[in-house]
Amino acid sequence: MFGIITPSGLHFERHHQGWWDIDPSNHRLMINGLVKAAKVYTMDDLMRLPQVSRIHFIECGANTGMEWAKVAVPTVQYTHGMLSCSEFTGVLLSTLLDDCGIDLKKARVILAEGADGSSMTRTISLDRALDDVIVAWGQNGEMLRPENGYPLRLVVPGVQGVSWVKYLRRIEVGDMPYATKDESVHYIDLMPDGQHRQYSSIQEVKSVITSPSGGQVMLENGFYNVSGLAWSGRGRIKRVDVSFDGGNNWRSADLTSIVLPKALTRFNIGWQWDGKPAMLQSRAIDETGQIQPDSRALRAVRGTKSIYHNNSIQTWQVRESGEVFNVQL
Ligand SMILES: Nc1nc2c(c(=O)[nH]1)N[C@H]1C(S)=C(S)[C@@H](COP(=O)(O)O)O[C@H]1N2
Ligand SMILES: [Mo]
Repeated sequence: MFGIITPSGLHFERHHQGWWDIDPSNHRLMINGLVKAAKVYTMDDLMRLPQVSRIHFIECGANTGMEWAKVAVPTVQYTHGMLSCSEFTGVLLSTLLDDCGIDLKKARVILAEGADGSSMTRTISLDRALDDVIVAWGQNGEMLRPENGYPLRLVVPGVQGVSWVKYLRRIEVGDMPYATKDESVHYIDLMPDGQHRQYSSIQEVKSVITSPSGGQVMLENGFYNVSGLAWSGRGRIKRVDVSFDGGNNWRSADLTSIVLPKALTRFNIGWQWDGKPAMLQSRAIDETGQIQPDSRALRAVRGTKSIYHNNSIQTWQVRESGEVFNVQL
């Protein structure tokens, strides 16, 4: 992948119950619960409303999850592949909630529900729902593909993929978190003291060098354009530092793409490889001042038993042979 937009045909897929084949003319979105007037929208109803197109990343909360305890997989496809970035088109959820009239005295959350067999339901705070959440039908200039939720999906910028409910058919406005199976048994973080952390939804600041990366081979010494991606669920990327010696010395990379909030940002930096062993790392910093932690610092807080929300610094080891390996320092 070059730049920051993932071509739709290369978008990652995650299904809890396969992809669903939905006839858009029969599809409906219901909004009910703590609203003045519950409503049912057809696709035609929705596509007449004021619309927005925005570029955002989507990352599964389990991306990089296999790296918690030790190195488990060889390439960036496996370590960071559950990540994509698209231009999404749809209607802001706030427009629909205004249309139904929220009971602002009681309403605190919404519950989003998909039409597939997975009973995928996720609680989202009302503040977030009224901020930048989109009910989307478009992706990269075309209709969503069936694998990505055709004809309708929720886009929840900065939040883990599981909340981006696909095949979206219902939104219920409620007064407290629903604690559904996908937020009380699954998608929780097991902490070192044995307690579970719930509703940790933001995808924190993170980056990875995509070239060169695990499984690739550097052919000879000399100049290389080292390239990677950085992103933060809290806003824009401010800076990306790159180290070639396992974190002893750092140089700032060039942010060579447009820098948008809650979107992938492309970074590049020139490197003269002298043919000796090297340890490549990238460290992103976002506009809120959050710094991507190294794996030791993350484990000190989170332990090693988690699956989700691993945003630690990735290390690629370059050997004299030019082969690149996934290692942990
Ligand atoms: N209805 C429905 N929505 C869903 C899912 C699902 O299985 N069913 N999977 C979720 C998970 S865990 C992720 S990471 C994203 C993946 O979106 P994608 O397949 O478009 O990449 O969709 C989320 N929304
Ligand atoms: Mo996911």
